[in-house]
Amino acid sequence: MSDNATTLNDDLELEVVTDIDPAPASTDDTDTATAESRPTKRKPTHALALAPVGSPPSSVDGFVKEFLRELNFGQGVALSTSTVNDQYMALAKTVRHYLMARWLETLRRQFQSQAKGVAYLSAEYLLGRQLGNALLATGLTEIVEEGLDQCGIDLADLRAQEVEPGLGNGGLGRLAACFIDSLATMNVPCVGYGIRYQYGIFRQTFVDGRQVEQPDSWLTLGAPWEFPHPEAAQTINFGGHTEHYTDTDGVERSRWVPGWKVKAVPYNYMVPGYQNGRVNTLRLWRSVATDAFDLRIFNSGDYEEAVRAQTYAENISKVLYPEDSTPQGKELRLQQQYFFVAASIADLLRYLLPKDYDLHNLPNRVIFQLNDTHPVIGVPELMRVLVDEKKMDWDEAWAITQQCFAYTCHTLLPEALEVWPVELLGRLLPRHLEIIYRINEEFLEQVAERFPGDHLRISRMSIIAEFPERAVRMAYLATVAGAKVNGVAELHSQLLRDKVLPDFDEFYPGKFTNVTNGVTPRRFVKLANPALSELITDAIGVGWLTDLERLRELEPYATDEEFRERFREVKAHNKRRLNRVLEQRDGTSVDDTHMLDVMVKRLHEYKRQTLKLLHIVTEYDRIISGEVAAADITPRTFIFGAKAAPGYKIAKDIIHLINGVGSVVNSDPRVEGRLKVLFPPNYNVTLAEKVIPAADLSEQISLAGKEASGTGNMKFALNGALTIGTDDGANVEIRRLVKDDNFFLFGLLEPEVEDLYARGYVPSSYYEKNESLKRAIDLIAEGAFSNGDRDMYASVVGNLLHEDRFMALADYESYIEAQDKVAAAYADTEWWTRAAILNVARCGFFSSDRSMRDYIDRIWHTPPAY
Ligand code: 26W
Repeated sequence: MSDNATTLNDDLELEVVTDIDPAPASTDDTDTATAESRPTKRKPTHALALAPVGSPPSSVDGFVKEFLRELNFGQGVALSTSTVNDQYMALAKTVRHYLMARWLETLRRQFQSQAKGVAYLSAEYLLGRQLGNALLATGLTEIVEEGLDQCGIDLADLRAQEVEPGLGNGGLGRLAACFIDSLATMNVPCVGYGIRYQYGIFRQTFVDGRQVEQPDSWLTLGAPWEFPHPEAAQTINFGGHTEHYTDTDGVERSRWVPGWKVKAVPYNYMVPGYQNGRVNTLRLWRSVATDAFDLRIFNSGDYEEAVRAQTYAENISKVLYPEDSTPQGKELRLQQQYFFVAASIADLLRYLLPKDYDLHNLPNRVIFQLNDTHPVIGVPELMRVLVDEKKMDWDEAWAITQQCFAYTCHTLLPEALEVWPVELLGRLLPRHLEIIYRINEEFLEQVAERFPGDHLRISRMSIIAEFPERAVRMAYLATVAGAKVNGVAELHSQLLRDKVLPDFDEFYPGKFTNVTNGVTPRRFVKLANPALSELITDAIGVGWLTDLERLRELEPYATDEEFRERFREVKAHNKRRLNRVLEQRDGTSVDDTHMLDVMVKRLHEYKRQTLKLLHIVTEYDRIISGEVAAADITPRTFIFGAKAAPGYKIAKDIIHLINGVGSVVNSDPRVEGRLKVLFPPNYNVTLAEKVIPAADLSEQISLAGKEASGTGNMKFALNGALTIGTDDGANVEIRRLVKDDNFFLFGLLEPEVEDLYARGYVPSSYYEKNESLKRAIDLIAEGAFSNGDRDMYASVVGNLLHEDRFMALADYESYIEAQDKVAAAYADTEWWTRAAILNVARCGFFSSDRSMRDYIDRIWHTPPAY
């Protein structure tokens, strides 16, 4: 216990804190500082501009004092009676206090400098747990560990208490979280805007092997990382009609007379840079009923109706849509999109700009980055604000708008491209529909001017689709409005230009560009894999965490026997750590002598979890048919992690099948424990941080041309797993960097896929031709994994044999060959370790810091600033 603590009675520690420790000098990497090497008392080396309230403590005692104060005064409990949740809350609040001065300072300087910044508009942020990241950013981990230890508390227990904010579906949401981390670390002004869903992505459970969704109540135990600002609420309008009038200057104008409104209340979250004293902001909006709305109904005496109105308003930010890639075209979804985008634009104009700001300069002050088409309704919204509210001339407003937006596309699947029926848009946002019509009209006039008489082209390029119903093509609107349009990996950007938007590429030379995705090494290497991080720092020193290309310096160590031994020990350590996690959460186990073969990502047909299953069933069949002795098989544990959209029937059937195969393979004595299939439910960022560092083999097996980029692929490679993958998304770039020898390539190439589709793809012909494929499918069909029930998995079998949209059967043979090579390669331990080290050394390119640099140079033009 801190010796300054005044003990009032046996267990209540109470004290009044009058002095707070000054900030340590920590602008450089301190990622190697261990508890032993870190001085417990530091002299202040520089003073903060602000009052030192909340500066990081330079001593364990200082921390303990603040922590106990939060526990006593904030939670209202004594240490001895406190629950783990009390302790977690107190710790989170203590840590956030240390970031507060920096946050205020960042905001002050940002406003003062008026430097150009990024407004990242994203309907999803898949943040992962906050505590570990905040500790890392402040450099407080060791101090906190020691201080808590003095209080008899294990930091790991408090970290485990945090429920991660799962405010996203998958890659796109996690990418947004990585990007804002990088921008803060690189000192680039950025506000992330999004929705504070009350329920994030559902919690997945399995009942008899089938997915059952539970609500994700991430807020119930308290939300220590958020700062609500009801005073900064915005009113958001919907419905009603438009009016057209001539103003006193004789100018024809329009106004929107809305039918109903809701209030958008901002909740701020800190986005700390890595030990650089900067804290950017993530601002998420929550919908609540407006007072006016309530009152009107209230006064009419209809209490129940007033309460219903409240519910209606709160519904908008109630729940994240769990569909990944198939938009449902639901009215509430459009409401969500407009709700957060309109609130964000209004917020920006109201709070980030000085009072009399000349909006003609807006492009010098902000760039709105559209994370896929979800926020594209912001385009007509900015036009409405500029033209209807600020009385700007249309052409001027359009010129500004076209410089203020840029659009990132994250898909190639035609069904994932959002389209809003004109009927729905017109009913919900009548003025916006008019604006979209005018944008389209003027755009098509330009097209007609350049391509006179080319009516086909004009109808192809129209922002308004006519069939099967009149609808707004949001990707087209984004492309016309955006200063730049980018794909998320080289191949994807190429296909985007050539296949999805070729007319637009021709029409707007220079508008299309590529920015290959990246991942933050702070979370996905340092936090997730401390053992590897220490090994790296031992070899190449500090600094790599903010300059990931420096991992190249590891290359010579690939041939260093001692280093390889230590590298293997790190992997085994991470497997044992994963084992503990899985034992605790699911009662399952992994053996650190097994190869860990991992496929974690959303369940989607194009990602081909079925192909992975066919491989497992083939291995199983080789044993039970006596083709090989179990003892001769490379021991492997297969790990799946995947959520299926609740309405995606075949995806849910595939989950059921994975669990069916798992329970049979795991319990068949003939397998002698050499194969094991694990499917821990509820794969999320928290589990990813434990699974990825333990993996030996990364499965990136989408059909070529379907996965825009992938980001899991990058996380695995950076953590020393080898990839088995198709020539798709960012796999292409990973393979180029790590070199062919260190990557297991298989499958059709994208042009071959196109060709096969064109020739007519007949999946059953592969089944007929390939004996082991036939046996694998027959095993499933005959009920080997369903107690003889031939109906249970008939949908999956039928789909593979008669449809197989994503050509799993066509790639089967090549996949099995590659897997056999993997098995042989893994047997050569020294070779495998060397290749794994080279994967780490050569993948520094995939830091999201590099992605951010690319966006800054090619799209945003927002240099580091205050
Ligand atoms: C329901 C509408 C909808 C449509 C698309 C919801 C979500 C989406 C996203 C685009 C799905 C998504 O997460 N895409 C992934 O984005 C990652 C980040 O760029 C890429 O790495 C993945 O390849 C891509 O599938």
